[in-house]
Amino acid sequence: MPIDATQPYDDSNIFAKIVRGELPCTKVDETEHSLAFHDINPLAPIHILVIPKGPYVSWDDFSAKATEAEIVDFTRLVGKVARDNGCVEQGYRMLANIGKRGGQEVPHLHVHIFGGQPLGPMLA
Ligand code: IU
Repeated sequence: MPIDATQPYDDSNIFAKIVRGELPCTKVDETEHSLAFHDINPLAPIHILVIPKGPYVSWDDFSAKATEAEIVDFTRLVGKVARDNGCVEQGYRMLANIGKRGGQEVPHLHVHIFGGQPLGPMLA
């Protein structure tokens, strides 16, 4: 069920628990401000989620409230994960579902990285 991304951050969400180490994930990479892990239900041979560790629901939230250090860290980690996982040479897709009509289900900002196969015009 898509969430309302204008709601205040709820720190009981599943990705907040992963950041706090209360739930496991299959970690791909980690920096001071960001975490990358394999999606539990992969939709492509490579399907990695990159999240800021801070309490941001949406891109709107993150771009307005995050520190420059957090934004730089997150942006660089997205690129590094794509490079390190062989996505760059063959092409890949970055996707962030935001809010109700964007299909966002977990109320903590995350960027999907899809790769490892031809992706076509859209990945459903
Ligand atoms: P969405 O952009 O909010 O729709 O994507 C949420 C993603 O989080 C989705 O691809 C799930 O498979 C994924 N996920 C996960 O990796 N681990 C979890 O424990 C849960 C969801 I819940």
